[in-house]
Amino acid sequence: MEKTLAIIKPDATKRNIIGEIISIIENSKFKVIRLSSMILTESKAKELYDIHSSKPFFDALIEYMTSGMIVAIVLEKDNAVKEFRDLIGDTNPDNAKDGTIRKKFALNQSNNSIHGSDSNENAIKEINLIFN
Ligand code: IDP
Ligand code: MG
Repeated sequence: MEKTLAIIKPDATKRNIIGEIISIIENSKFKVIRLSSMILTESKAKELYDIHSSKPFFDALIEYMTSGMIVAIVLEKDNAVKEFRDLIGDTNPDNAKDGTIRKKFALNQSNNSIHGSDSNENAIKEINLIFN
C-alpha cells in the first residue's frame, strides 16, 4: 500500500489541534502506521526543505519549523500521496478548498499547520529522514 509523510507543524501543535487534525485524517480512511512527536533539528528541517533553499522565505521557514513540537505521521492508503495532498489543500489557505485541513486550520501561507509529501519518491526520502 502507498505511503506518505504527514507533519503536523508547530503552529498547530501550539494551538491544541493535534487530535482534531488526526481525526480528520483517520476519518478520511488513512491508516496511521507510525507516529512520533519531536522538535526538528535545524539540519533535518533544512534537508526536508532543501528544494526551497534559495527562496526568500527559507530562513523564516527553518526558524518556524524548528520553533516547537511537530508530530510526524506515516500514513498508508491507496494513492496516499495524491489523496493526502488533496486533503490538506493549497499551500495558501486563502486558495485552499472548503473541507481541507489548511482551509480549516492554517493561519497563513507560512504557518499552514500541515505538511504532506508531494511524490512517492519524496515520501520515501522524507520518511527515512524523519524516522532515522
Ligand atoms: P507545500 O507545503 O504546499 O508543498 P511549498 O511551496 O513546497 O508548499 O512550501 C513549503 C512550505 O514553505 C509551505 O508549506 C509553507 O510552510 C512555506 N512557504 C511556502 N511558500 C511560502 C511563502 O511564500 N512565504 C512563507 N512561507 C512559505
Ligand atoms: Mg512542497
